Amino acid sequence: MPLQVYEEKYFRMKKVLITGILGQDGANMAELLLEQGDIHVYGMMRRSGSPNYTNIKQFRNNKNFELVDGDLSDSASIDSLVKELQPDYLINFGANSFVGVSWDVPLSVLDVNTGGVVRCLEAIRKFKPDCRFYSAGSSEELGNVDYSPQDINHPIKPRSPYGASKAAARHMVKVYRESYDLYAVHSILFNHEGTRRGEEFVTRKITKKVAEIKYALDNNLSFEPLQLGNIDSKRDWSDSMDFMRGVWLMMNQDKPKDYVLSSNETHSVRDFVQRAFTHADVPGLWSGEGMNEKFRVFQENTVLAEINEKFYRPAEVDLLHGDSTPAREELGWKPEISFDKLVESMVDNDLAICRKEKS
Ligand code: NAP
Ligand code: F7E
Repeated sequence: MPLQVYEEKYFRMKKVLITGILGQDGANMAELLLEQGDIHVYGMMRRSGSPNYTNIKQFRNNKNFELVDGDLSDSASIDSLVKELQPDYLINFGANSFVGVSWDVPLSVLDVNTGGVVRCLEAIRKFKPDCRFYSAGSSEELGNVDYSPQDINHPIKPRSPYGASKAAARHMVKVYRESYDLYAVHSILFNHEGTRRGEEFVTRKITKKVAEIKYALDNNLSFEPLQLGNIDSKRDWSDSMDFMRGVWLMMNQDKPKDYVLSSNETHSVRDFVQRAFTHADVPGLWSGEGMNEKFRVFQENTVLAEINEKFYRPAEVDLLHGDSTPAREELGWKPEISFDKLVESMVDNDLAICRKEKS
């Protein structure tokens, strides 16, 4: 038998369709799977005038990677991708994912984040019922929490249109799993970050500005301070790559089951700011109260960060602190990157980008 025919007969590469490929998690998941060598990744992006390919530049030309067009708000596009590609896995990372903006476009958030999940489930049900489906749930579904740390049984009490859209998606995944016997998982992901993080999220906003300020101070240039909303807000921050390993484990069990992924630690935005500036060798201190609180260079008057009302949300989730014990015990998953390492890698990455841009 010719080798090619033999390979096709006995060794078929797994096909994974990932939505949200240009975002943080989509790109990280693709990179992780492509490293395995036996997986063909289809990365779904929506057509736009000026797509940003930065997050996929490391593997865009990999022979096992292909970009495909599709939109989660358009069932025809999802149907035809599932029908034509016949994926073994559909990992849905596409979403309107910025909580802060979800009050401005609530119906679009619901359409993409909940409707998009139903469109994927429907396409799988109709055209590839053995395709395994992953839905990226969120700790934002938990909202004003009843207890800490929060586990998978915590009541669903969203505080934003985004949180509500993910909670609804969670119910739909359960309904489809039970009604049609699909391998469908909706896990609760606590915040996860990294060098591919969008610049509107608070961690990347901080590390990018820290890098700019560090460059300005080193070169005697003027700068505007970092402006933030609620710095008392606490989040359970992890590294996205750690979570992608956990997601892949969840997708490869005997039976589908929803898990929490989290670091099991919580830190305030205020703390993140302090650590990021300290790592860039610009140590500072918070002082003052309420809207007048400022982060100043240690023993100097120079303001590095201040509060701006405009970054407050109509309703805040004050505290998130996950409990991922079942994922650790049953999947054998555990995060490898600590909070300190996460902050350091994001600051180092933005310092390098800033130096390159200015040179
Ligand atoms: P992200 O960086 O914002 O990526 C989301 C991607 O979805 C973007 O590339 C975006 O495309 C795409 N998208 C938006 N609307 C779409 C549509 N109508 N059709 C197809 N694609 C669309 O988000 P992420 O941080 O990677 O998060 C991945 C998933 O995990 C999301 O579902 C998010 O809600 C969920 N999640 C994230 C976290 C976290 O901390 N990162 C925590 C819990 C859950 P464009 O590039 O064209 O805008
Ligand atoms: O805000 C506070 C803000 O926008 C974190 C998404 O990936 O994780 C993410 O949602 C906290 C909030 O993320 C600013 O009020 C203060 O309390 O980085 P964020 P998020 O809202 O937690 C969840 C789990 C997801 O599912 C989402 O997709 O920081 N904060 N000042 C600020 N936040 C922003 N963005 N900008 C500020 O200036």
